[in-house]
Amino acid sequence: MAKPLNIGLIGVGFMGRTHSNACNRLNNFFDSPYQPVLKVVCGLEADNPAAFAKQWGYEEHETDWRKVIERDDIDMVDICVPNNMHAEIAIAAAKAGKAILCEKPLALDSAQAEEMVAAVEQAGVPNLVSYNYRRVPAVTLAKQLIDEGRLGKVFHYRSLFLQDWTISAQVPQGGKNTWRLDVKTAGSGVTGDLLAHCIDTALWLNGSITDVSAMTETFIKQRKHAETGEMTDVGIDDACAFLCRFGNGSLGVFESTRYARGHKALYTLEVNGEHASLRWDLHDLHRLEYFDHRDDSTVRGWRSVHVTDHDMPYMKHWWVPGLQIGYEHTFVHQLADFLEAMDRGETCSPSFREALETQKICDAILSSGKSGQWQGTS
Ligand code: SOE
Repeated sequence: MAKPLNIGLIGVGFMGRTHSNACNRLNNFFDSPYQPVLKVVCGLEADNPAAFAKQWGYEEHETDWRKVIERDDIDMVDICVPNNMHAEIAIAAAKAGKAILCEKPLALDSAQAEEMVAAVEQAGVPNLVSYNYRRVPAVTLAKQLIDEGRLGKVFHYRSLFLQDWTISAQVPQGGKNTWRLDVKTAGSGVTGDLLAHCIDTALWLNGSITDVSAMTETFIKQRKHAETGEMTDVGIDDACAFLCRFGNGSLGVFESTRYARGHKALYTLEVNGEHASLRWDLHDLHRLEYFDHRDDSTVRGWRSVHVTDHDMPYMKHWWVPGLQIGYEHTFVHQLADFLEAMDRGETCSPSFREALETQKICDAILSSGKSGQWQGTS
């Protein structure tokens, strides 16, 4: 019998929806030790948390996040607000002894992330950062193949995350829908928003990153601020490309932009090893491309593995072999893993401490982008 786990969700935007959907779906498909109970959702009055509560099934709604954290009946705080609010909420939630699920990136910068790590570790509360793409079954399968040693020594890691939604100079910065363009709210541009995903996956698949050399650009220097209506300097990186060295000796090439016309969310990765290579593309997320040089030469070639069989990661929980799942399911997987680890008293990955590593690499990238110099990540 699953134990009830009372959830307090803070944030009623896109991520609040993905996390609420995961809570609602979890025990339809997974035999979780916990049953999430949607107790209370918190959002600004202007964002209508009452309507959100009704739509997703929360018992109550609230406009002050502190009141959610003060409640004795809340077991887990789910942070889905803009980046500049993560630290204050997470630190308060840790002090109140709540389990915490926090959206990515963990913080505005690594100094703030350090404080968050100290808070959760001191309080000893379960914590997880929502780098959901690790839990696409094809990406988890890539991790299995690499860990089995199928690729052999890794030489190259390559990753892109391309979008095109900020090309127009009319797109404002700040406010409800465009806070990702306001450096005070977001911390950075594509580095923290998109490359952080690529970095999290890369660290997981290929180990530590020791040095980076980056190139960043802000193509549109001033934008109207959605809250003040004034033209204001843009402080975020619109595009960033970086080279890196991994601790295992392999070389990395990463690129991200919101100015790649035609690309909405093209997240790709490729790993080249001594024996085999693999590649994955978010737009075809249920497939893992795999090439193994040890195959007989008459049939050697890139295979497109349709990751839907029941012996593939997470897939036995869903439909029958051959039938695909998608983006929303990664949040169900993340919640299932988090609650299972919580039940066993284990840390779930990526914890706040692991996400701090990603944050340090983002800081090193931004600093290298400014100085034009190679930069160590520790
Ligand atoms: C930005 O457009 C964004 O929504 C990111 O914030 C998410 O993390 C990414 O998964 C999709 O793109």
